[in-house]
Amino acid sequence: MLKANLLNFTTLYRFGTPFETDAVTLDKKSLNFTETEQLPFFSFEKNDTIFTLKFQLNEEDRIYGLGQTLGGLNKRGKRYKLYATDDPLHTPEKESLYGSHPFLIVNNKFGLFIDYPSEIIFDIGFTKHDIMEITIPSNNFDLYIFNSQNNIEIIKEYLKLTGTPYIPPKWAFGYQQCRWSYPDAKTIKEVAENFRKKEIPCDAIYMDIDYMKDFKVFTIDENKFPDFDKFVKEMKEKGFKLVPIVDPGVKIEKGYDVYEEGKEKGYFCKDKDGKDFVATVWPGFTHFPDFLNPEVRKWWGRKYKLFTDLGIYSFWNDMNEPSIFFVPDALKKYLKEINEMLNKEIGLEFFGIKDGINALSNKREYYSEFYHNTPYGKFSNEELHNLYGYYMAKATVEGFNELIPDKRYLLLSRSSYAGHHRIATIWMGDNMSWWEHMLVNIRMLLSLNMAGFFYTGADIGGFGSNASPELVIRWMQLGVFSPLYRNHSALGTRHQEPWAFDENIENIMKKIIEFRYALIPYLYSEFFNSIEELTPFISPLFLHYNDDETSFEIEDQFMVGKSLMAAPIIQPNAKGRFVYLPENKWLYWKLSDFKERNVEVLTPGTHYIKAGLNEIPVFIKENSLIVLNEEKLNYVDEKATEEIIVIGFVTDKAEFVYFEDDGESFAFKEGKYAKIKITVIKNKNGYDFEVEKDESEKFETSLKRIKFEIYNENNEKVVFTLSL
Ligand code: MIG
Repeated sequence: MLKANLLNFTTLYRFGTPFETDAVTLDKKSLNFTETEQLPFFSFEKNDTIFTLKFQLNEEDRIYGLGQTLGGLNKRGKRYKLYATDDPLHTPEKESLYGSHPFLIVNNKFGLFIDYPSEIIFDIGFTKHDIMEITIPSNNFDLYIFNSQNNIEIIKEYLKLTGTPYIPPKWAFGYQQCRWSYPDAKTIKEVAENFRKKEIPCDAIYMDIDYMKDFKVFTIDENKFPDFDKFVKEMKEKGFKLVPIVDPGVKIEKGYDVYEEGKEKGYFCKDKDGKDFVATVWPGFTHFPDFLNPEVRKWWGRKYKLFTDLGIYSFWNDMNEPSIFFVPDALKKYLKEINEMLNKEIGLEFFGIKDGINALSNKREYYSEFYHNTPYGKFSNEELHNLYGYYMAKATVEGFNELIPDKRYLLLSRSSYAGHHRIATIWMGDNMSWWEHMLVNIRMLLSLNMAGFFYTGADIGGFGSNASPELVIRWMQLGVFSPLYRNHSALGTRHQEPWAFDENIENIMKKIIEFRYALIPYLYSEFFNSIEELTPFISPLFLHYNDDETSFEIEDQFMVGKSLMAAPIIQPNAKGRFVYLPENKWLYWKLSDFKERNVEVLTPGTHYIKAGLNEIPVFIKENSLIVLNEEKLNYVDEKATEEIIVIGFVTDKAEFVYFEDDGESFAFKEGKYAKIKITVIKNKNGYDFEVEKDESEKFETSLKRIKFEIYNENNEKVVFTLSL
């Protein structure tokens, strides 16, 4: 094997000839490789087809990372199979979800990233309590070891390797409403009107698969959406962004342009005989575009013109594992087998028959039956399986670079690979309206942030099964602290819009969403600050309190930026919860209406705090500031922010950097932003307030006033107003 040092403390170990996945952006051509026989931390074994790494776990070793996976925040005690899979039932025993992010941290020891685009199995103390065993079915991969004891430094180095996280437009921090499906323009308009009439803030409404004509990608069903252009315009005037879904499967239909072009140019994945591979998904029989081929990406990317010409810059890519309902030949074969059983007496065979039909979906064999034509040669999908979602997003983004080069876009994908966080993001897939999935949401949010997906989120209220009003409320409260704040539910399930229950519930929901909008200046500023520092925006406590043993065990509280801690209620019928407050004092804000400051100083340790259904527990860290916008907004860009309220808990000194830009372009990269440093210092009689603008900036802030509301350790408030 070969070895090369890079960045500050990273070593790349190269085995064989790895496929160039695109995960690492750092130039690897200029690396100085030397031969080596050894790996630090690990012992390893290999034969011609399998490579196994072993790490001896001490009782106190904690493992974090692995991005989109189930299991605890600490990944010990479970087996994970990183192989992109469309699994709509996220039960605890499941080993695979939609993406692969093979990056992890062994606390206080080192970090690891395996750049290999097909299945990797991480058995982290599952089979053997004290062994982490990693199995790669290949001898061609890159292994990066981050030799540092500092978790944050490891994450930074991983992000230097794989790229700075993607930045969505500012409106994407607003509330987003989704449903599979709002079937037509009329329904979407009604939903939009409801939001405005009820004055519940909302920025986006999603369009799920039913907007297409017979599920044909890049078409619009004119019966359901007559005069689509006008509809988009009307929605835009009301401040709504539309987010159409885009699935990869192209319907096989004579005369359908996407199909005809793809077929003629040879843009679809091929079977072993060189014919276009046929799979069945929503549109029926389809072909899969070969996104691993740069020419195909160019073609696909330009198709978005249909939408970008109308001013739609927000999309979600689904089914890109790729998900396969069944392959026609496999179904035929199965039906034939069943048919042959007609004259037999069936006993226990029944169970085989029963499971047989289900087993036809996403069957592992299918992925060995179609091929990609990459710049590095021909590969089966099985060999590169985890890259399809990433390359579909890359096709989309390459299209945007041509069509809308100066617009920031919202792009969610279901499947992803390491490095995907650089160009777009993901949502967490098909969760359920289960209380258990709120905890899953939090853990995944934290693990994904550690893997560079700073802007992400789960389906608020749960996607599958019916939600109770209490669950939706509690989840909406959790969602306030989730960068992607999207309520989504599946076909046939109970509706989850703010007004779907009764008036009382609606009023509570409205207040929750209003709080989210008030918090946007804080979220947006801290998001940019996190990007600049390359440290997770939403983070587990242990990243901040590394000397505090207890903080490592806390999986249901988390930091949002640097000043705020969330401790959502995620249990049914709870009237409160225990909260662990590490190290310093905290200002506890019992929030039901953000305009009321119902605050109290709490000492470090464990507290039981009460939280009625309409109350959100919010914690401001000692010597920290948050900023709010109190002005009522129907959507994020409705009005420029002229006044912010700085709420702080200051016993010594606190600082906050307020960030502002146009929120929709990349001009911030050329210095077109305003950064305002706000400092509050305690003195003998009260506080000193300082506001510092960076004059070199090429952007004029819209801020006119900053109001301060600062609390000391005795819960006494000092107010002050500063004009800019
Ligand atoms: O087979 O487009 O995860 O968000 O609503 C289901 C319909 C396909 C799965 C996605 C979900 C979406 C749904 N899709």
